[in-house]
Amino acid sequence: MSTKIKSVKARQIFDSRGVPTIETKITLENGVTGRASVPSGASTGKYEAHEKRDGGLEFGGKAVFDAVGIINGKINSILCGEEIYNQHRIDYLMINADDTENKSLFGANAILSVSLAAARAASNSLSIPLFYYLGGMTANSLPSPLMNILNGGRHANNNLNIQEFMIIPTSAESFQDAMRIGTDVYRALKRLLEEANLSTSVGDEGGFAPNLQSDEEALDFIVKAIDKSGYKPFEDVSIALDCAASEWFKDGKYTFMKSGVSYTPVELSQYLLSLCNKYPIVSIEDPFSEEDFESFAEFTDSTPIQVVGDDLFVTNPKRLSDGIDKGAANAILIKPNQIGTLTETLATIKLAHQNGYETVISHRSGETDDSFISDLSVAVGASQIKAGAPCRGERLAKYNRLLMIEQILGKRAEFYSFF
Ligand code: 2PG
Ligand code: MG
Repeated sequence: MSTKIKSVKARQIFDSRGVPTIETKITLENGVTGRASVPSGASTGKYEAHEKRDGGLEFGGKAVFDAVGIINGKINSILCGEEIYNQHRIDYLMINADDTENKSLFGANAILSVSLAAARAASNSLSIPLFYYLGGMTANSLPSPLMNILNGGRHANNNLNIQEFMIIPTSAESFQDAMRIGTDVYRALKRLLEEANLSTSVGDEGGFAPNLQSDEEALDFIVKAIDKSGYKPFEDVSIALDCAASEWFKDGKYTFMKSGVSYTPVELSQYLLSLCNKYPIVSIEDPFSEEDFESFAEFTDSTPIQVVGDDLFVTNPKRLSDGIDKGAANAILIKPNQIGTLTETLATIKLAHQNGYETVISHRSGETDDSFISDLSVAVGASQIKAGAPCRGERLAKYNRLLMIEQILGKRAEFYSFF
């Protein structure tokens, strides 16, 4: 039976913040279907592809009925009859029909939901796992998880300036082992916060969101939680931060959003380096703003740690190329919805790997239960994935899918240890 596209249908669903988003289902002429839904960010980069929202009063202006209408109308008619195994052609038919620099006509949320649903339909049609369809026989490495166990910045209503305090189970030998270590530390942190009479309610990505004296106190709590659970800081469990510093940047200065303290780029760099000396920090994402390639490059040059560009690169090959030329970082965060198609996401990952950049495949703060990024991380051989704390269904969907992939791979499974 034919594996051509018979229909593309979308509907409005809701993400983990109760905000509308899109789910798309593609049906093939052979009756096989593929579904995907798309996430949404809070600390979005200025150079991300356009997320189409209806505006107006209903749903806080965030409805996606126009984007759903575009999928059910224009995109459906463009793609009907197309061969499902030609992902590149499917994606470029949409890119060319949209014909804008940032996908503002159709919306990157509309285009991406179709792009991902197409890959799912293709893998379902072959009756093979998605990671295998995307990555083939060589796809057998599980990424190290970066688990965001304390939430601050724009992701929590507390007084922490840094958006994400993540742990990396650095001594783990498999993904399952990494989950064991990560959840041990997460539970130990909860107990420590309870003992200190601090809130254990969670932020958008499942990490705790207590009010603390300072960002340093947050780091102290994490180190204590690592100790308490019987692990050695650094050796067994290290720390990664996402500063999301675009949120701090105004008029050439970095002003912490909660404490109000202001730094010049040089002072901010010194402050972050002092944190790296004091704590087992091995990775910092977006230490500077999306415009500040220069400070990024100086910082990368002055430290042996991993420096990750998120808002800086927005999964865009042109911005990544620029960053590679300037020596701006040594790793890139990969969020498919920042660029809007699977084909372009894969191109950016390839460019990163060819230039010795690590790739960290990432969720968004507003998520659904779709675990596409888990399969993607294995397919491309990404060394890391960041999918929040081991808490909240939409975060665990990603980690649990990786556990399943590890099981499917069996003896062939390998694990990317961070060190
Ligand atoms: C980030 C992400 C995901 P958001 O900054 O890396 O953690 O947050 O989706 O809000 O942009
Ligand atoms: Mg980020």
